[in-house]
Amino acid sequence: MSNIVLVTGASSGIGAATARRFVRAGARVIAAARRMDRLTRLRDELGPALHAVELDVRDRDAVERCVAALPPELAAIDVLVNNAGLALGLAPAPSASLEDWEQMVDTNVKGLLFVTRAILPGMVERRRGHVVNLGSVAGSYPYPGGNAYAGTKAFVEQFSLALRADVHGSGVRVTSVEPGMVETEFSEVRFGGDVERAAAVYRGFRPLSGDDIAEAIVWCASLPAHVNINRLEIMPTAQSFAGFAVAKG
Ligand code: NDP
Ligand code: 8X3
Repeated sequence: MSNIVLVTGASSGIGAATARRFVRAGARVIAAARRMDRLTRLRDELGPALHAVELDVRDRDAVERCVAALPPELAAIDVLVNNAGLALGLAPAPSASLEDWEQMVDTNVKGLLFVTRAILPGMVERRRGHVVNLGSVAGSYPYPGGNAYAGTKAFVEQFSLALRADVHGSGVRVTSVEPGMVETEFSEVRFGGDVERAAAVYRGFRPLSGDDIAEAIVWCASLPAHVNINRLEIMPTAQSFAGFAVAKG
């Protein structure tokens, strides 16, 4: 694969695994995240095919500057993986933190929009490209405490489909990848660094790994150019559905 790939949120979890898979498949990968120390380690692991850039996707100017400053040989991005994102807290809506809600919207929704808008026109101009957005089963199936996080992921799914409509005929592909439970730093972040609470989420069953999702992302991007996976929902075999709740009495 001779593609140029930009992965946001490449410093851990699904993003880091995706960067690894693309580099091993022969792509050159621009790995973006806030934690440069992590990206430097990834670069040491993967070598010069990985180009690390410090980026907070919430900062619109920084996103534009970052894309404008890419070395010319990396400027024509073929695959954008909009992976940067997070859940904060699991409190019910009446008591959830508004600051947490704002950070989730700023990152999962606005950050994804800023990066997409910076990259997409070039793809359309070149009549070649693929935008892969990380949604979640939380965007389709509600659960208590999912509130704003679930809302951001529903946005990602619908925005992905709408993007397809907008780039119709351009040859640009759009895919929404929607995982269930993946063991990454996701729960540690959600629970404010409470490692024990995070570990308990994945105890007693086999969750997905970041690499399981990375494999699916690379598969979507490796299909022939005339094939577009619109939405890809992936769960651990041990995770399914629990039905509706009824408040009686
Ligand atoms: P991790 O916490 O392991 O990784 C999240 C990544 O997002 C990190 O690299 C982090 O980097 C980056 N990130 C967060 N905020 C920003 C920001 N403002 N700017 C740039 N990068 C940012 O979790 P996952 O790998 O699990 O999550 C990746 C994506 O997958 C997310 O969008 C998540 O919602 C989604 N997802 C995860 C599931 C799961 O069960 N784990 C299931 C379904 C979807 P840094 O902190 O260095 O900036
Ligand atoms: C992450 C999966 O079920 O914790 O999007 O919301 S879940």
